[in-house]
Amino acid sequence: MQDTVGLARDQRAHYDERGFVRLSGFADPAVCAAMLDRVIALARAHAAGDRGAPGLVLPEANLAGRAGEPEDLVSKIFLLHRDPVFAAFAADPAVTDRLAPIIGPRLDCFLSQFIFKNPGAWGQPWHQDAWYFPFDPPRPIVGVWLAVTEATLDNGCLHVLPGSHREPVHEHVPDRRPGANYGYVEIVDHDMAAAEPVLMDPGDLLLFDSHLMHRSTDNRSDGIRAAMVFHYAATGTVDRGAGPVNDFVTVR
Ligand SMILES: O=C(O)CCC(=O)C(=O)O
Repeated sequence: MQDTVGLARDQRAHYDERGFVRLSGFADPAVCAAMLDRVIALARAHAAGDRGAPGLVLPEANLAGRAGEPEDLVSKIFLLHRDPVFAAFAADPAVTDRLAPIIGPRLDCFLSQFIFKNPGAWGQPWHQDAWYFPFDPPRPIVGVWLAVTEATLDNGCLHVLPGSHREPVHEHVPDRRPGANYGYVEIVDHDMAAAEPVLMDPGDLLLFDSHLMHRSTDNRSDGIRAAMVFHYAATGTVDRGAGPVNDFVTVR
């Protein structure tokens, strides 16, 4: 991991002006490999009926009924940030010290999800994460998206709309595709023509504001596009919706 405290001046300016910043080569490939190994073990444990296994597993709707190992059919595993592999990353000062100048000195990680994005999996349509977070105070909230594998145009990388973090939270309607994944919603009242893809290598990290409009596309490749995503808010933030996948853990 990089060892600089806080974001460099140009990184912070990019974040403030465009709503996101990519930190190349942030995590060691061994960290990504350990995360992937752990979620495969958890997917198999849940499939075997181990109700004590950490995490909340969501199936990939676009792969329903297909043959494969349990992990081949999973969309996401939530609630991972108390599990040691993920807890270590979530509370690593290399992460939290970069967030503190944006959010404040005391931080909670309240959401974690491993996104498998197996071949054939749906992308997640245009949305703002803040729509999912009825919090007081409502912001700042920062998403931290770690590329566990490479993210390409073919395998379903993120796309962002630079500057859209200045927008209020727009109306979101249910994902209009028949059989869409649970919880997927989309913005249909905004022009996304200025969007940019975010191509990433394993170990790259994207920090993004909860109002930033973003999406990911379907995985049309033969390989997995995996990512581990954490969200952070100031300690003391109240979750007025008490979302079932939110779990506030103080990390700084
Ligand atoms: O990684 C993806 O496919 C979508 C992730 C996303 O939209 C999010 O974390 O808010």
